[in-house]
Amino acid sequence: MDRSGRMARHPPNLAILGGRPRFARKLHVGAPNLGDRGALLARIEDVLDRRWLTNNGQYVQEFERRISDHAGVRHCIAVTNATVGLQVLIRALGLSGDVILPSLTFVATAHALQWLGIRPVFCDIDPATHMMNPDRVEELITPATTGIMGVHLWGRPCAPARLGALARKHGLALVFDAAHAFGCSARGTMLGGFGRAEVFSFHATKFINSLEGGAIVTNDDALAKTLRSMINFGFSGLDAVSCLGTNAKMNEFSACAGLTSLDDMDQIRARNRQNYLAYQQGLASIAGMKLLTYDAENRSNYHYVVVEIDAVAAGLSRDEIVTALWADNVHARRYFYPGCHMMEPYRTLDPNAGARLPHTNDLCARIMLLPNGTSIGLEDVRSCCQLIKDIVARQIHVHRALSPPIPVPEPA
Ligand code: T4K
Repeated sequence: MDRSGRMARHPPNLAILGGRPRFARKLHVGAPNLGDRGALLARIEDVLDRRWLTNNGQYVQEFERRISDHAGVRHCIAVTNATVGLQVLIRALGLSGDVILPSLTFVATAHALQWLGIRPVFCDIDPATHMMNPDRVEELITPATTGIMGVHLWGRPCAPARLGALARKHGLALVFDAAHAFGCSARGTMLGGFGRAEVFSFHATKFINSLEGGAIVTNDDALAKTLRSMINFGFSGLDAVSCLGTNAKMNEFSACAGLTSLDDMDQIRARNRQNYLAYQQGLASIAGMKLLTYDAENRSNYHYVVVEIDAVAAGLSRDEIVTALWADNVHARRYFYPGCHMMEPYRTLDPNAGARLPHTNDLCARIMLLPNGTSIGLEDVRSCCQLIKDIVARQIHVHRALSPPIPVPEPA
C-alpha cells in the first residue's frame, strides 16, 4: 500500500512470501569493521618476534596513548572488555547501595552493577533523544543512592552537563557507559572526559574494535592509578599488592587489532555517515519510518542506524517488519528490547519497574537498527530501503503470512 492507501498493483516478491531472498549474503548490524589486513598481520608478527604477548605490552601502551589523545583525557586504561571495565570502575569508586541508570541499554550496563551487589535503579528516557532523562533521575535519588551511570546510547551524549550538576548537588559519583561513544562529542568536547570516568567498548561489533576490548578513561590521576593496579590483580610493583584486584588486562593481539582499526577511523566514519545519509534519503518516503537523527552540534561516529517505527502508519508492527527483513537476509536488530528491567534477574527483583518506564517500554517495542559499517555499501543501503518500502507496500500479504506471528528469529 502506498502513502495514499492504494494497493500496489504489482507487488514485488518478498522472501517472507516465498520469493528468493533479496540479498545473497547476510547483512548484519555489527559486522566488524576490518582494518588493513597487512598492517594487522605485520603488528602481530612483531608481537610474536618480540615474545611479549600481554601485561602492559608495547602495543597496549600505544593503543592507550592514541585513545586518550583522541578522547582528550589524561588517562586510558585498556581492558579486556567494557563490561569488566565498568565492574572495575564501580569497585574502584566504592559504589554501594543503589545506582541510577537507564533501562534502554545493553544488559551489560546493569549486570556490571548487579554483579557487585549494587541495585540498578532503572530510569526512564526522553523519547526525543533516547537518553536517560535527568529530571527523572533526580526523582529517583534516595539516601541509598551512591551513583549515576549515564549511557551515551548510539553515541549521543547523555546530558553530561546536567547529570554532572545533579551529581554535584547530591554528592553522587557520576560515571558513563560510553560503549557506543568513541569518536563522539558533546558540544565540542569529546566524550570520555565527563564524570569521574567513562568506559568505551572496542568489541568486534563496535565502531573501533580490538576483537574484544574496552578502555576506562579519566582525568583523575589517583583514580587512574587505582584502576591500573586493580586490572592487574592489585599489583603496585614487583611482589607488592596494594589492593584487591582482578585480571582485566588487554592482550597485545587485541591492541594490534585496535590500533589497526584506529588507523582507519576516518574512513570508517565516512562510510558510516555516507550510509546513514543514504538511509535518511531512502526511508524518508516510507510511511511510519522515522530515522533517529544525530545533532549537528555534536560529532558522531554514525555507527548506529536507529529507526522508530509507527506501526499504524506503516501498517505493520516493528516485529513483523524485522521478521520480513530477516527472511530477505537483512538481520535488523531490536536493540535493546525488551529493556533491562524486563530481563532477569531485574524482572524478578523489581517486577513493577515498568510502571515508571513508559517511554522505555514504548520505544523498546518500536525500535529497529539497520546494518551499517564498512561491510555495507551504498547499493546495499538503497536495496535495503527499497526492501522496506516493498514490505510496507505488501503489508496485507506480509501480515497474513505472519498470522499467527512468527517469532523474530534469534541470531545464529
Ligand atoms: N554497554 C553498552 C551500551 C553496550 O552496547 C555494550 C556492548 C556493553 C556495555 C558491553 O561491552 P563489551 O563488554 O561487549 O565490550 C553485541 C556485542 O557483543 C556487545 O558488545 C554490544 N554491546 C551489543 C550491542 O552487541 P549481541 O548479543 O547483540 O551480539 P551478537 O552475537 O548477536 O552479534 C551482533 C551482530 O553482529 C550479529 O548480527 C552478528 C554480527 N557479528 C558479530 C560478531 C561478534 C558479526 O558479523 N561478526 C562478529 O564477529 O551483543
